[in-house]
Amino acid sequence: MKWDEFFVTGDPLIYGAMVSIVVAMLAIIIYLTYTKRYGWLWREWLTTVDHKRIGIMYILAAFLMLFRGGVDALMLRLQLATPNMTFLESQHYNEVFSTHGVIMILFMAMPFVLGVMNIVVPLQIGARDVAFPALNAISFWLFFVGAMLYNLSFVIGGSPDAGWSAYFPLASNEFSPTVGHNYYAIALQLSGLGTLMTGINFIVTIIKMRAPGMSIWKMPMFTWSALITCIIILFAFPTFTVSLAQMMFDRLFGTQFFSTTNGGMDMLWANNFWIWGHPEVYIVILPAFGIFSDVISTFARKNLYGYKSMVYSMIAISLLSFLVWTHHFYTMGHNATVNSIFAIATMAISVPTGIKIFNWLFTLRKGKIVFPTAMLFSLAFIPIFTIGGVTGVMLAMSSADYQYHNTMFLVAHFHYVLIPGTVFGMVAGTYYWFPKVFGFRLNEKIGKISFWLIAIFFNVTFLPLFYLGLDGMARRMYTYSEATGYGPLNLTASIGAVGLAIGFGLIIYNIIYSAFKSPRDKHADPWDARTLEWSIPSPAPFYNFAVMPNVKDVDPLWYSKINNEPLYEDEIKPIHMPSNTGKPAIMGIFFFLSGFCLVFSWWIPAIIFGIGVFITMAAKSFERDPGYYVSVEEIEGTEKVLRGEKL
Ligand code: HEM
Ligand SMILES: [Cu+2]
Repeated sequence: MKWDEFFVTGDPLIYGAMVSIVVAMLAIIIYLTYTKRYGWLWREWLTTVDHKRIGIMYILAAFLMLFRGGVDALMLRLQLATPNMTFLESQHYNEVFSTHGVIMILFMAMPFVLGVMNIVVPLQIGARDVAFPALNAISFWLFFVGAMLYNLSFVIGGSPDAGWSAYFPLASNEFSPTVGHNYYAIALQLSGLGTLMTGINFIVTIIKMRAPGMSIWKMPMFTWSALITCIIILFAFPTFTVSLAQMMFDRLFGTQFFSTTNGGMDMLWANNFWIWGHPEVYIVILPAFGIFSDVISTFARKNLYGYKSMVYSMIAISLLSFLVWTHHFYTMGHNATVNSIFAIATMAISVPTGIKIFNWLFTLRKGKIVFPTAMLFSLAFIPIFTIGGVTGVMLAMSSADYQYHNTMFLVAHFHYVLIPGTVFGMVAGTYYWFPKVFGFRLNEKIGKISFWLIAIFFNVTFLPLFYLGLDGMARRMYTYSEATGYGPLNLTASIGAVGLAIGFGLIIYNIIYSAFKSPRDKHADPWDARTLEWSIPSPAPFYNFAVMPNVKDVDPLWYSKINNEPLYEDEIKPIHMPSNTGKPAIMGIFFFLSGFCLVFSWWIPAIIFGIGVFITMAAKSFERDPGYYVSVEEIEGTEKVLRGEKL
């Protein structure tokens, strides 16, 4: 292998990226060395099995990837800003939209969702951890090394370039000869396995570990959304796992599953991809629906309107999400009957979604509404997402789709769904639950400024794309001529993207600013909220609940406040907790090294590191660690400190 096949060379942007990676790593090493924090990092974070800390790490990674995916987006928008732009050439443009799509969905939206789930679900159901804490850590590390491996493709070996959907034959060795799609197959495989295990873990957690009295119809809406999401994960991800393995075989071992020659079936990939890919978009949106439900009922000071219909709607959406995948290739040769059936199934999803929208509006009706940042993001979601939904119904009409297929109209549609859905939802969740995790609130003034920037510039960025699409501007087009007349609207969109970037940047600024400046308010319940997590001290102690609550209603804290009934009656007993373990992180490193060697077909080291994976796995299985007990005195002391009382 030649040097320049290994390191990507010859492009100033990539040299810039290399330099920034090296500088960032040096900065981290210098910081850790200077403050002597290596031991702390290992003991407190890298070996943790605490669901809250794992959640924080997921969300940190998600913000990091939002930045990476966002820089990609800015590069795309810069290239499209004016006609005949020469900032990126065609190959580079292909690589950037491919990594943008993959990173945003799999390495930004997914960890964000899993992170919030990790932090919130056990707290909402009155559990002390998830069902399998060490497995949870393994899931995180699999996700994390998958994300890092994928990002490495940028500077080592070359990025994937066949879009986030990696259609064959475009993603085959013939048309994509760099190792980019090897990275795709292996990195997505690793993080996907992590996701699948998280799905199983949370299904068991939610089914088995709810506090006494919390029947399934008394669960908070976010927990419901997490449960349904995990069930989708359980059914959707195995398809993807197998397809990615086949993709890897095609690319590394010369099998012909998806090739267009020798009996391979490129449409098999397209079908399998979307049998996973369509449910996947609900995996990232349903938890946001759950967040909006909790946030809106809290800040409207009312119980959620239509609780059961909210749940049934989510169940209907999850079932339908598996029945519509063919709407992604109406134009690839099915007959009219098939297209019509999938069109009707697709449009049917708008019914349960519409029910949810009306339920949120009815929850607001006659509410005593207050408007903190979390609520603003939740309210802005409603109209913006509705535009995304309505244009989705337009795309669902198969005959009309022959017109808009693969145009900017589609790009506008899915950003109108994903950004208010996932991103607004997760940002709302971050603002809402932040004080529970860290013991202080994010600054509301900066929050509101960033909210308005994002809400306004989101529309400046993506509204023009609907018109460009209807005018015929194709998706994934790296440049266009003056004569098309696409210039002005594209320039508008690009200006919007800069505004949007500033808005997102302010969220990060707010977190850093608030960490130093926000008053620490030990008040357990800063929002006057309704669900269990707000009844324990802020920040939540590592064992979450000193004693088990007695749940009688859907909003137990709310009813205990208005009826003046105590939630906690039992006395404190010693609590059993799982011990930290370094094996998940070590397993992750072996997975990473083995995956990296596979990308380059370095078989011997790949096998050696693969054996490393099995050895750590075996070591974990044979480990006899019964965990430990937290004593009553320690619990009492911790509770007093957290509630701001003197010992
Ligand atoms: C933050 C501002 C964002 C901007 C300015 C932006 C911009 C873009 C642009 C210009 C494209 C390529 C259009 C083309 O030539 O085909 C694109 C594609 C895409 N974006 Fe975004 N995007 C943003 C955020 C997001 C988010 C948050 C997600 C997902 C959660 C997302 C998911 C995607 C996907 C899946 C594609 C398709 C990639 C492909 O064609 O393979 N984007 N975006
Ligand atoms: Cu779909």
